[in-house]
Amino acid sequence: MPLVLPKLYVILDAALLASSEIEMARRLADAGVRLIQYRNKTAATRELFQRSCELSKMLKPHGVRFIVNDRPDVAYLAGADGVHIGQEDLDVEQTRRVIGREKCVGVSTHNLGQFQSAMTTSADYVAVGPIHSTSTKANPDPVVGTALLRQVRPLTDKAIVAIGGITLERAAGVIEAGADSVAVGSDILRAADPAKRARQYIDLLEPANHAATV
Ligand code: TZP
Ligand code: MG
Repeated sequence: MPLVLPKLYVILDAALLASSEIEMARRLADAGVRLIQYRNKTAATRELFQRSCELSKMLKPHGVRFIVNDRPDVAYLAGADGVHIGQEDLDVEQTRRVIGREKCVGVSTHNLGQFQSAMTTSADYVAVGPIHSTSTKANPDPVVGTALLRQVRPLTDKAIVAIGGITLERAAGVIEAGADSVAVGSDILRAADPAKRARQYIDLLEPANHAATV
């Protein structure tokens, strides 16, 4: 059965934060965000593990699915719900051997060939991007636009996550092109009011969900 993801997936990238990860994660959870990935490219392993543990523990009672970037070992030990890997990390099946079958594994792809390979794996979702230009990722792959989403949507039932340079203004078009979910970093974390910005995405993309909660 394909994984059903919330329409908004927040990339909690430590490099985009002025204050602590845990505070930001709490504010986002309170705003209704239900899927968060922790991305920290500079922390030492032990620090990454400790912060991941804190986030996992805090987010669980809020019903937020918590994913750790890059590191299945850290994700598993921290009790996260899954891991997100890229083309230079352990591959999907190696990742599975570490994290097990019960947890969620997502993999980033940047072109049709990579997407087709990911389809043949046990990945629960496949991310596609960068959809638009982004300065969050160092040395990003070339922008793929919504064209790649339209091309890959008919190829699989797996959940597709669009990533890179997504803004509130572009989000509906990205979903319309075939993504199940938009992964957003800077447009939310760098907003004057990140919780409000996140809520705007949810209202826009999950109006039924909003109606049920007001
Ligand atoms: N890959 C491309 S962009 C990105 C990753 C992991 C992080 C989020 O990017 P943005 O552009 O800040 O939403
Ligand atoms: Mg990675």
